[in-house]
Amino acid sequence: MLSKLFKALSKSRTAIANAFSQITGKNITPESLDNLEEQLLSADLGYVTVESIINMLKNLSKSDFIENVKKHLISLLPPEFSPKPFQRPTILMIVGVNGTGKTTTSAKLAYLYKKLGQKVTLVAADTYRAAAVDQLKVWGNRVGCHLVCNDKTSEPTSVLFDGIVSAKSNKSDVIIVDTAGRLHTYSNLMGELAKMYRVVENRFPEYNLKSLITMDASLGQNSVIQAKEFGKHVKLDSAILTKLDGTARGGIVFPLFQELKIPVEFIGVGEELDDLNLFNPEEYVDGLLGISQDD
Ligand SMILES: Nc1nc2c(ncn2[C@@H]2O[C@H](COP(=O)(O)OP(=O)(O)OP(=O)(O)O)[C@@H](O)[C@H]2O)c(=O)[nH]1
Ligand SMILES: [Mg+2]
Repeated sequence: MLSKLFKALSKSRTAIANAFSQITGKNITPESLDNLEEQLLSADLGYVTVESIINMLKNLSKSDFIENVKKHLISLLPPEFSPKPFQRPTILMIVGVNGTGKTTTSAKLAYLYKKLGQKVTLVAADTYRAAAVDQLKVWGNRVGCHLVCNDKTSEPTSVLFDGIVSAKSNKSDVIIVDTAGRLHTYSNLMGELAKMYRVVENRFPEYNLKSLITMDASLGQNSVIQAKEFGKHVKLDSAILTKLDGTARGGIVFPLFQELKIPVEFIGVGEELDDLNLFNPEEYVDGLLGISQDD
C-alpha cells in the first residue's frame, strides 16, 4: 500500500519527476537543465536548493543519476523525526497564520501523544474567533483528553495561565495550546504571542516550552516568509507542514531548513486525527522523485 505521504506528494511529484525523467535517459543538455530548474522552483524548493541541485547535476554522469540526486536532496533536509514521550512536562504552543491548520493539528498532536501513553491537556487559547473554542471541544471529545477553555475572557494569556494550572493539578505530561491565527504583519497580535511565551517562561520555568508553527504547504514561499517573521517574536522550535495533500508546492521543507534552520517535524496529509505523518527525509524525497518505497 502506498503511504499517505507518497499520495499527498502526488501533485508536487508530477512536475518534479517529469522534469527529472527528461534528463535521466539522455545527455544532460542546457535546455533540460533549464526546464528542471523551472519545475523545481515552481514546486517551491527555493532558489538556494535548486541552484545546488543544478550545479551538482552538471558534474554528474548518467549512471546512478537518481540515487545521487536523492542523496544530495536528503543531505539538505532536517533529520528524521520520531517523537518520544516527554520526560519533563512540556508545553507545545501551536502558532501560525489564520487557517493554516493550528486547531486541527493541535488535536492530531493530542491524539499522537495520548497514543504514546502521555496525559494530554488541550488549551483553547484562541479567544478571537467565536467558534474556535467549540471547534477544539469537538476535537477534545474525539481524542478523549482534558480540555481547558474560558468563554468569559478575551485575554489569551489568562486562558493559558489557567490552562497550565489546571493541567498541573491534573498531572498532564503534555499541554497543547491552540492559539489564535494571526498575520505576521500585525505587530500587536505578534506582541501578544510574545507575551504568552514570556509568561510561561517566567511563571512556569519547570515546563519545557516548545513553539511549533503550522505552515500551509500550498502557500509555498509565502509561508517561509511567515515563519521568518514569527521567528522574530517567538523562538520557533519546529514546523508542521499542513495540507500537503492538496498542493503541488511541496518543496518548502528545503528553504525552511536551509534558510531559517527550522526543521519540519510533522506533515499534515488530511483532515482526520491520524492524518499526521512524522517527517522522514528519505520518504519525503522518494515522494518528490516518484520512487515508491513499495518497489
Ligand atoms: N487537506 C487538509 N486539510 C487540512 C489539514 N490541516 C488542516 N486542514 C483543514 O484546514 C482548515 C483550517 O484548519 P484549522 O485547524 O481550523 O486552521 P486554524 O489555523 O486553526 O485556523 P484559525 O484558527 O482560523 O486561524 C480546516 O478545514 C481543516 O480541516 C491537512 O493537513 N490537510
Ligand atoms: Mg484555529
